[in-house]
Amino acid sequence: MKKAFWKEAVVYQIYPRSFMDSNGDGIGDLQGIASKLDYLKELGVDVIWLSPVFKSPNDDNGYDISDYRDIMDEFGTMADWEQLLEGIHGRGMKLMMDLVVNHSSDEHAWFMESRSSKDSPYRDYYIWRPANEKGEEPNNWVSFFGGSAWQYDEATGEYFLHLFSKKQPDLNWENPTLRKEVYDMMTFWLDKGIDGFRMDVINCISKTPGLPSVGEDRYAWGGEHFMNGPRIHEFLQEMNREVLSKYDIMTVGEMPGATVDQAKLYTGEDRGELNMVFQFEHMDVDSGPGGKWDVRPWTLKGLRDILHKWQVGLEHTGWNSLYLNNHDQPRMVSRFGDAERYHKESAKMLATLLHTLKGTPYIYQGEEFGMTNVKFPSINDYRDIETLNMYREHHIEQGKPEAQTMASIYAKGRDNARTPMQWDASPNGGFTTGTPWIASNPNYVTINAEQSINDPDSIFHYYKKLIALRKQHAIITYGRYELILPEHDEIYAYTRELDGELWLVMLNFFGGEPVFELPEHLAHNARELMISSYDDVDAAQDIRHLKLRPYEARVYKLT
Ligand code: ISL
Ligand code: CA
Repeated sequence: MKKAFWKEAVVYQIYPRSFMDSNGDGIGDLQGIASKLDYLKELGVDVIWLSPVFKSPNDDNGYDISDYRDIMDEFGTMADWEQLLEGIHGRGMKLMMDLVVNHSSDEHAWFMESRSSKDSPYRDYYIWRPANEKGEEPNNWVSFFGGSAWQYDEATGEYFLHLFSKKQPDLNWENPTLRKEVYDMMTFWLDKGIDGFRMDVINCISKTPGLPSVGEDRYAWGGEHFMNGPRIHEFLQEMNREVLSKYDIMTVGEMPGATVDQAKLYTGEDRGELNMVFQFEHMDVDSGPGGKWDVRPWTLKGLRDILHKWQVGLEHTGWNSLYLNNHDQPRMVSRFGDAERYHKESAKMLATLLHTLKGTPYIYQGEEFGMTNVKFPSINDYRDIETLNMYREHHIEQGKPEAQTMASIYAKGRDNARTPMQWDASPNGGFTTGTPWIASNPNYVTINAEQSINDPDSIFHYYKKLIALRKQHAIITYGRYELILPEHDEIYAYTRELDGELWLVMLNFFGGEPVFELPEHLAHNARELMISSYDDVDAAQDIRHLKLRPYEARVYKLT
């Protein structure tokens, strides 16, 4: 397997609005980020991924862009951004920007032109259709955020497609002029010196010609007609040829609905598309047939089967991204750990998983000291468009009980990840001196970066160790993954192997004390403890029948 910096790297995701406010207006900003670069360097991360910082009316917090070549006023200026880039590069880190080109904002100049007249040269930059023969929407697709994916526009009497909010019209990738505009814009940022792109829902840019309805229902999920569509590989290969291949950068495509086989095509090294994808299968282990808000308990078997399938599936072709949370997902320690009883233990165990599987680990801001989900008392405390739409649909329109609706939001809502970064125990966790745009999680008093830095046995210091270990041992990046104890209900265990070196990872996923039985073929004599989540482990302990403590994680080198 070929070596690459993006395989060896650890990425840290920043959601700028919630990271650090430098001027007291309650909104995180670029100068705020710049003031925390030493913290990130101390943690040891290699690449910073910034969620969008471009001009935006913020219908979807920057994922609705009105000018791709300029900075959002609330976040600062282009000069601030340039200074930030310099600060990142000066510390030997890299910067990956968010590329949101499935859609733009409806306030983008292209769309304002496009909607003005059917004859506008920009008309075809977006996807316009007349009403169907019944005078209804052109097809029955629903948007990711609920309701029809079409919006009627008075000016020209036609509908435009929006897979997300109606302020996020989909760009028409069938149009070569639009594609060239996107490539020029990417080149603009690459020439400014950025080191890569995270590409928002990039597997949705090619739609089935004719935009067919799905089934007979008035509204239906049309994913089969816009996820991994007919021209997707052609578009990505063109983008790679025209832009990406000219730079030494990293790329990750966000791809809801992508399978392992599709990921091999997107990330195969000889295919000239992307380096890796964010797959979503494991983000659905706790969803029922009703989708994301239909919350079900997850099992270790369910989670492990998916991660294992991706590990094995991309062993020879492609590359995995490793994540358990981001700005769209609940906090991992609340979802897959036990934030109440075993906060530190479970956060460290999950970190061990992310940093010892094969792939590139992504840390989401605050994960490194165990930030948790939040339970705001009222829907009025929530800000996320997806959450607010769902509350309206489920509770107000369909009459589902409020308690049940709020329970889904507490478990799955995106604002769980978007509360302000908890820097210290001062008001609002030190995020702002003003009033934050969304309330802080009240637990900042005990869960915060400063506390974690001051405690040598903390989650923060454990992340530092995991990251440092990756830098010292190529086996973590390149070693072959093999599952052991495939049926265990509580323990996820596997080996990594590189050039005759063999490592063993054991992860107790719950609060019990299961016994780890070392398989006969691994019963070597000598072993070395490489890292462990509890700080009092006797490195010489016999591990043939090892009773693990709650959420205990250990990594051994077997020789
Ligand atoms: O948030 C989700 C989980 O419910 C997804 O449906 C999410 O909307 C989807 O994964 C796409 O996410 C990306 O594009 C969206 C934006 O709202 C998300 O923040 C972004 O990560 C539209 O740009
Ligand atoms: Ca600010």
